[in-house]
Amino acid sequence: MKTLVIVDLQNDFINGGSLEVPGGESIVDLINDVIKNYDLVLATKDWHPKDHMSFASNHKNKNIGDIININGLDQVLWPDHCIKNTFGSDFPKSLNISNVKKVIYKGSEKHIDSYSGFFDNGKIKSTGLSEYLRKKNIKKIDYVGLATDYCLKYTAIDSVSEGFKTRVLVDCIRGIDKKSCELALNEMKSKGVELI
Ligand code: VGL
Ligand code: ZN
Repeated sequence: MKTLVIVDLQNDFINGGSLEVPGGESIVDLINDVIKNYDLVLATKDWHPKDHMSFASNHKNKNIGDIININGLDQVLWPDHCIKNTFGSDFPKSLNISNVKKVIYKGSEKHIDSYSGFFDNGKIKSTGLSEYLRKKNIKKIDYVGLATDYCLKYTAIDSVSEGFKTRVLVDCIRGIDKKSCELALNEMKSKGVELI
């Protein structure tokens, strides 16, 4: 079964969103097109409570972009984004979601972030994605979405370490920072992600 996972393609990450990824909206039509080639389409959603600790606004005297330590993990502080059940956390209206079979929600616990669609950043809890894919006996997964240098990267790398043959469709991803995108692509490749 040809399987596609769309990572964090949500209003807050595209034009006018609070954590806008440059060119994020430009992949929506491309993804609408590639969806047609897949038998199973899943999506992840960044899904934060208002008081999530990854938001700079929830810390005194901290700014967006600061890095703090929370329970032994480095945490970048972001603008408020993808608050669950708001416009910002919704799929873009132009995304064809009629074939999205399941949505995996992540980052919904206040005290820990989750860049990967598989696990939180401390690898404490599974989101259920691995279990879902294994139950369906899926061995190969393709990935598209946002952001190349954060959630897309961590999701693809965890996908390899969970034992799935993993490919990223590079025309259908966009990232936050040019330099860190280059590093992310190299890291993915060196960890066994196939870039196509
Ligand atoms: C993401 C930063 C914070 C992403 C999510 O989807 O790449 N980046 N939360
Ligand atoms: Zn987030």
